[in-house]
Amino acid sequence: MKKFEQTFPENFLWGGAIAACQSEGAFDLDGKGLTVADIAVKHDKTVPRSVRKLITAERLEKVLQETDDRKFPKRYGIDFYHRFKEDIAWCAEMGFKVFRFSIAWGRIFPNGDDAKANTKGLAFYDQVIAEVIKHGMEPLITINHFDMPMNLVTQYGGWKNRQLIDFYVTYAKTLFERYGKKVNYWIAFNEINGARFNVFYSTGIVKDDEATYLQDCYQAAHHQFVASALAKKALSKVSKEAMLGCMVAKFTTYPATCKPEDALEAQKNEQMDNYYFTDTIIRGEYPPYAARFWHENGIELQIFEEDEAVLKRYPADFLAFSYYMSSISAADKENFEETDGNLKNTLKNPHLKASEWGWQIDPIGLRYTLNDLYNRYSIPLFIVENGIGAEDVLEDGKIDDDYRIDYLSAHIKQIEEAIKDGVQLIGYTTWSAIDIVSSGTSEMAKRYGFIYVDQDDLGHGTLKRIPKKSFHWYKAVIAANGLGL
Ligand code: BGP
Repeated sequence: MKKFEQTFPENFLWGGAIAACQSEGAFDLDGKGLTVADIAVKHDKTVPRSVRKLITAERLEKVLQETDDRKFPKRYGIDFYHRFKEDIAWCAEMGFKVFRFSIAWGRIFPNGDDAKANTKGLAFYDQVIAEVIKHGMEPLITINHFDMPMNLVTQYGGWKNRQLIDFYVTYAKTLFERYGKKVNYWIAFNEINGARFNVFYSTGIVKDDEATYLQDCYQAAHHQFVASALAKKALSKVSKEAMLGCMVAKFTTYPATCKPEDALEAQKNEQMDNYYFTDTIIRGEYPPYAARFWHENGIELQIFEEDEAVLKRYPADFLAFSYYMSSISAADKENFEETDGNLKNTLKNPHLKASEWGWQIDPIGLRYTLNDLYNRYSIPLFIVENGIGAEDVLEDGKIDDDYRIDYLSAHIKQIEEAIKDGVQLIGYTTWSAIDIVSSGTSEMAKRYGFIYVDQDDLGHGTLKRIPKKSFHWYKAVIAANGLGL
């Protein structure tokens, strides 16, 4: 019988997160190949999100021809490539126990299908990992965070092509052989349910044929599931301690009303947005509702017997997820207003306030999510992204981001409640440790960090790092191992 936990466990991993493609910059240095992130253009508010995020063959060609670098802010990031020592030192100063970052696939295998790894790319991560460990932090590494090499898109058609499994596994093995004994926590793919919401950046699939698009997306997800399992197999050969996690963008969805039709709609969304991915990777087989979904959408997946065997044999060790907000679902959407949300739009919940970007703030939803996931899978959980994007204003050299402190403390309070509910949680890495370029809008203006970076949307600024009010607050939270309430 599990005993009642009063609060955060002693060894709880507090920290923060970033991603290579939003922070490193140096997009063409030291042999790095072009990736899908490097061609993510600056968000144009006049273009609806559904159009913006959809990469068609025609659009891809146009984007590849554009030459104005100011349109591609992710190419510059916040120059973490040259300033990582300073940035990691700031995180250590806050008392981080864990630092989540990703490795840029294109630095290690510039084209994705190269016969040999790029030693200069490996040399960079040798230093980053050494620096994190030197400061007493656990590295938590995302193997692929929205930045697959462009060559895998143009030459192979992205993850719909089965060959991608081999390329990814070669890449993952290269990392495990070099770092597997030093790094205990790995995430195979950032938000693997991106095959549903963030298709191009997650899977490299271009919509050039309406008839096969959905089929391609789900075939791509299948290949990523198999690749995750094979990565787990490879990691277990290198280290007995190291753990490989599955990660989703968690879309917690309530029914808009107590109408049974709304409840059913919410359940369907939970299934296809989240559990389709986590059930398969953690339970090692597709859930029963998958077959009907495929049938009704004309999807016929190519699944080999060996795939089924490997999925069953090598499930993920922990479940990581990002949580920013909750959503609501209704059978009849016309009666509800829509609002922006992480990766997809949702309906407005009248009981919740929202961020400047319309993301609905729901700390209780995080407790609900933790209970839901832990009771479903009984494996350790890891919150690897949670935070609020805001337009911080620098006044007299200071940023008083009380709204961030409010957001995070409300969520931490609910995490503590979930721990009391019996949830086993490894750690919490906020998004983001430091201001970086936004994933969804490719702008600097949407800031999440504890450390302000002096740079505007056009890449102008000194890049000076300035700790915000929340920096000092989070440092105190970590020192107290919680809010001390
Ligand atoms: C997640 C991504 C991150 C991150 C975050 C915030 O989906 O994993 O890369 O950026 O969302 O999103 P945004 O930057 O669009 O506000």
